[in-house]
Amino acid sequence: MKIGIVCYPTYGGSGVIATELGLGLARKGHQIHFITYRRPARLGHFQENVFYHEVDTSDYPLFEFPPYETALAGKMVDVVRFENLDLLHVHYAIPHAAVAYMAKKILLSEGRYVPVITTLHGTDITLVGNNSAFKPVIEFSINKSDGVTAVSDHLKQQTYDYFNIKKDIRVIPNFIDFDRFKRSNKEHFRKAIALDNERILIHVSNFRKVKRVEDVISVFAKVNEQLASKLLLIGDGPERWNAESYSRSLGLGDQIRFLGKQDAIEELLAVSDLFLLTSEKESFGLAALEAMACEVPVISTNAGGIPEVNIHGVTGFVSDIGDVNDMAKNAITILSSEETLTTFRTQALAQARRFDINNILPIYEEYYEEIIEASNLSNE
Ligand code: GMT
Repeated sequence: MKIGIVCYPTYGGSGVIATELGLGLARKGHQIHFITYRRPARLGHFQENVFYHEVDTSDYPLFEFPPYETALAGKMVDVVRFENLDLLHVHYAIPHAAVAYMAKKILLSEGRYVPVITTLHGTDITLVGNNSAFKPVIEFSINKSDGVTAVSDHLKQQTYDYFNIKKDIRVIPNFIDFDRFKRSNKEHFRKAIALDNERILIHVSNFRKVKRVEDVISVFAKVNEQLASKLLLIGDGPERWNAESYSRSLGLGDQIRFLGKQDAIEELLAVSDLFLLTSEKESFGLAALEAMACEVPVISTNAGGIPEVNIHGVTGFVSDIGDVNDMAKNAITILSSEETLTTFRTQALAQARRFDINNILPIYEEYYEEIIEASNLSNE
């Protein structure tokens, strides 16, 4: 198949999933055309069957905001026409599904129908929670998509609860590439970070408010009172400064290391003993899955789709949002004995295997075929 993929090319989970999906499909022989305003973070090297079309978002003095949506619609039309795409797969309803609808209508005026699949990653729903002005556009563009997927059962249900959706939403979860995410021997790293008797806890996020990074620090502070330990904080974002100030105010400056954005997250996960995810919203929790693939159990909240990934009492524990005492207690349970930690490590890996990219790619391929076939039939 010839597939156009539209996503935000940032470090966020949706960009990672969209890029890895495209790269995986290209390895299977499909022709993949990424249409984005910047080269996606994980699209570093030349790969057969992969093409990149940059959307020009340059400013024009008359406009206060660059007309991204118009430029994107034009680029989609151009790529579908000249690369003869079978399908457009857009990640996020806002604005990508709305823009795809415009592109579809332009192409239809030339007698060409291109089906559109929209994948919901969660933030569309959060956006509506914050600003109801988005609602009609999101609702319309989801209903006008030929196919719709959501990354968890929880997100699917939430979408039905918030919007008047007439489409069937297919759940296709996030996935993991075990060639990259595995527990490899990085003992030299571990020695550079912690003493032999210390446990290593880790958190990875974009430091948005919804991640509640201060809760990560509160949990760690309680664990650290009872167990010698270090905390690694990976990523960067709007809440980083508050998080740093808070850790200093607790006198934990030496125990907590802020490492900023890192490309090789798997190397840090490979030396870690426990992953902390304290989010108040999380449609899936790709970061937790990446940890589990590296045999790192997870202490998390029960927000959104997290409990579909982190199984309470098996791969780690889930607690109510903000309940740092419970999270600390659960963390200590896992970390206090080598035997318990090993059991949770093994179980975390077993659960992560369910989301192996090799299991999830065929689900996308089948769904693509189903949607293309249905659109061919309805256009006969
Ligand atoms: O979590 C973020 O802030 C990034 C966000 C994004 O849009 O890239 O991640 C969302 O999509 C990921 C991939 O499907 C999910 O694993 C994350 O749980 C989801 N984040 C939220 O729902 C907050």
